[in-house]
Amino acid sequence: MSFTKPDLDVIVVGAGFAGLYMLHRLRRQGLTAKILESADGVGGTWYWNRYPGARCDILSVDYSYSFDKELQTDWQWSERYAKQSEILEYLNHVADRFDLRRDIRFETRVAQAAWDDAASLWRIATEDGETLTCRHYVMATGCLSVPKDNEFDGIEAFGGEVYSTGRWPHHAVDFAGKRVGVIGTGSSGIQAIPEIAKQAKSVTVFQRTPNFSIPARHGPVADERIAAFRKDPEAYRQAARYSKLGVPGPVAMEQTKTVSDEERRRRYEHVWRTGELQPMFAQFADTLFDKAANDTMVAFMHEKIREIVDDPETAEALCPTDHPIASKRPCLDDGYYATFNLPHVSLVDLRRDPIRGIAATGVETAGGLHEFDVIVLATGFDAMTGAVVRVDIRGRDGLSLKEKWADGPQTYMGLMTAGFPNLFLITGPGSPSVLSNMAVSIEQHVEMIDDLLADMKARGREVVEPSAIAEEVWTRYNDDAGNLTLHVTANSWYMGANVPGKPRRFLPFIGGVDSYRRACDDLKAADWMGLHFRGKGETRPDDRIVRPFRPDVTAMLEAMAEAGLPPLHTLPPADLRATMAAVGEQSPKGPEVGEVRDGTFPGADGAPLRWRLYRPDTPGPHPLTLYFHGGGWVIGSEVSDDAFCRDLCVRSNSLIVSCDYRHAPEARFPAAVEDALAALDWVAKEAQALGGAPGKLAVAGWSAGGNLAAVAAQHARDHGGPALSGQLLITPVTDSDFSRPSYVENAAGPVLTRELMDYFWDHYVDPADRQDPRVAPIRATSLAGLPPAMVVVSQFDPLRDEGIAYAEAMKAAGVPVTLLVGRGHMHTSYSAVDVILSGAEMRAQMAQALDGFFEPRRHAAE
Ligand code: N01
Repeated sequence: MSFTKPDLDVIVVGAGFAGLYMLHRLRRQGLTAKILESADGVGGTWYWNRYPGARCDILSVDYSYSFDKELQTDWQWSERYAKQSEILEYLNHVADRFDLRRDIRFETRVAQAAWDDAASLWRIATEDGETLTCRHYVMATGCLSVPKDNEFDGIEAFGGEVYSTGRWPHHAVDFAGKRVGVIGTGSSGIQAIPEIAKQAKSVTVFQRTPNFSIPARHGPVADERIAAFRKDPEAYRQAARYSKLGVPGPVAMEQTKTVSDEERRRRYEHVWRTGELQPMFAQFADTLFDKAANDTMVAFMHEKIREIVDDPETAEALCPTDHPIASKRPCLDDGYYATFNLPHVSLVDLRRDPIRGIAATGVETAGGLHEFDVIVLATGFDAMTGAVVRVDIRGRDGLSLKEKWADGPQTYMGLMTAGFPNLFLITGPGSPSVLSNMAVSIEQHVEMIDDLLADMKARGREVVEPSAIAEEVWTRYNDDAGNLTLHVTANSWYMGANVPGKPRRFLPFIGGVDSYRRACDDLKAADWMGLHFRGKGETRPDDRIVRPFRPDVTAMLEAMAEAGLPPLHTLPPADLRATMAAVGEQSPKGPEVGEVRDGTFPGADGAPLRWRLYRPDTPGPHPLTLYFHGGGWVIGSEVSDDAFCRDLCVRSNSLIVSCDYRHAPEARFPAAVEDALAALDWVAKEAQALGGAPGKLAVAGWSAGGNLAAVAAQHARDHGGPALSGQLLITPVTDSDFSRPSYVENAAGPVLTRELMDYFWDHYVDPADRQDPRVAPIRATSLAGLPPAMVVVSQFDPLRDEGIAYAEAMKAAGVPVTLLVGRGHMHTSYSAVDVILSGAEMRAQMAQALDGFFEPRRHAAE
């Protein structure tokens, strides 16, 4: 291995927003760099997409560079949403202002890029036969830059003009007096159609999938936004950098179902009137996650479309019904729907009347020939990966990037990919990119690459590459984030579904610009976690993982960090209870159940204790589960796991009776156990009166409640009943041994820490009593004869291994046990209903386990 001096330190491909800023930064730190650009001018997307109506759909004030104070105050946008020509003018201005052109080679297309491991450099071959070498190679090729290949037979035989929105000619296209067919109704089609209709003799729109669009309300720059920007540009930009979409604005906390119909309507009207996409996502927290919530916005949009479009049949055809709103990119328009009221504009619904091919005189559909002088293809792009794999990129040992990505792209943070040292992707798949304000995301990636290269230079590091494991975990994290949303249900270009044969994988990172940026900040602060380095005299392997948790677990942890709660183990019990009750108040309430009833039962000391019953909205009697809440024997009550109990009730179609017990330190061991046994005794006697089906009684509990449920099951076995159908133990405490690996690995949490467990144990029980099986049920003389069990544990929980140990010990004793290990989950994941959405799949399995306890024969048959 050597470090041969290359022609250039860095070659950048593409002179759009990303490439221009990258070049500027690299030159500023003294690296030699050049941009290779296939066009004859700068601008990238804004160079190619010159079709009528082309504009940005992020407010101009937000869709611009922030790196230079003077640039951002000198440049004045003329409209809320800048036209393509003005954005191109801006990018030309930037190129001139920072004297970038002298390092850009225009009309130069890269054909191949090959990593030479022996020399530690890239060999870049251009289509005109030249080869250049560089240490680092940056693809700044854009996410939407390669138009899809033509999919229509016979197009070459068409006698008229054919234009593609993504490769619009530089001369003005004259539509006057012409019959025009437009294929495609994505953002490009929706922007172009009203403009073309202003000139053409007739316009026929071929629509395969209707899209959601709101009026852009073009006009002068939005006053309040520009005022906020002018007042404090840096604060404004910083808010954008740590926002969800890269645009400053509020974050939705409420769920759609929690407000009245009128209020919901008022908010949707507000979205419609603002003419911005960002507020669409800022009304309710569940719009992108919950189909029923999303449907309310869909219904509103349908109403609007029906109100605008005169012909009912056309209006219906324009109403999207096959995908949730925002699961495909929503559009901004300038009179799109009203265009269909013009006498010379018509719609062909390709779902009913598909295209057969293109003939010499027009477009042939099943219904006949539509004759045209001009055909406009607005059929979209091979998004996110198209431009990258179009270049034959070969990494170490000749590995082809196209082959590596055959089943979908794998990247580390959308920035690098293993096996391809010193290759960088700006806004690559796995980063927020197209789900954000691109200007913000581009700047962040450029700055990250620039910082990394500066750091490498300073430390004599020549080669960098992500570790395979870091990449694998990030790719899964990206998949996990996508899978939480409704996006994965749509056939969109986000999923690669628009290109025949392209593998389906949710391409961009949907966890938010803020969350992504924090991950990058953490990675950098930890000396470039997950990156292997090689340099003169140094090799640094690094397999650390930047985001090991599920994305929604990460989001919850970030929200908690923002709330600034003190370490829980430092709070006296009264304060801890008050804090957790306040957190509970803020949490989503869980699903509706048929009935909620409260009452009391006699505790072990004779004093009444409270219970809450959850009844499904189905005819009874129902099987009944006695539930014990979590809280380390110190906090919580019969209602503290309310949302979780509701969820379990609905999913399992069974009665859940949550019974309270006395808490430490006021009532130390064995008070909680004795109350749990009193609850079991009472529930068994009252089961039928409560609506329980005879002979169908189970116990369940979470955490300390899981401990009590396990103890109750042992007690029932040893003391003549009641007969239990099963036990559901959720992240239970089963032992007082703190030496298992999970206690060590997860000593610092998340949330449940070793210190907090010590706090709970010390309040609950004397060290001398901790071997008692009523404290540590795993220490019972025998576990044989216990009812069937499901034990649920979390990967990142100090209690993980004792849960697994209890499951295995029961199994060894002949008890039927199902063990569920929640990947990427923490101790509090499953009770966080409607917050940690990925916990739902675990809760579904818990409910199924309950059903299996009560209906073993049916489950055996399945
Ligand atoms: O492409 P698209 P686009 N037969 O893929 C249809 C950004 N952008 O260029 O949905 C018939 O969205 C296809 O139908 P279907 C923005 O992020 C931004 O419009 O696949 N029809 C669809 O209707 C946007 O999302 C702005 O069933 C076919 C259309 O063609 C992204 O670029 C402006 C077909 C393609 O829509 C892409 O937008 C423009 C076929 N064989 C673009 N193949 C701004 O405002 C495809 N279609 C900043």
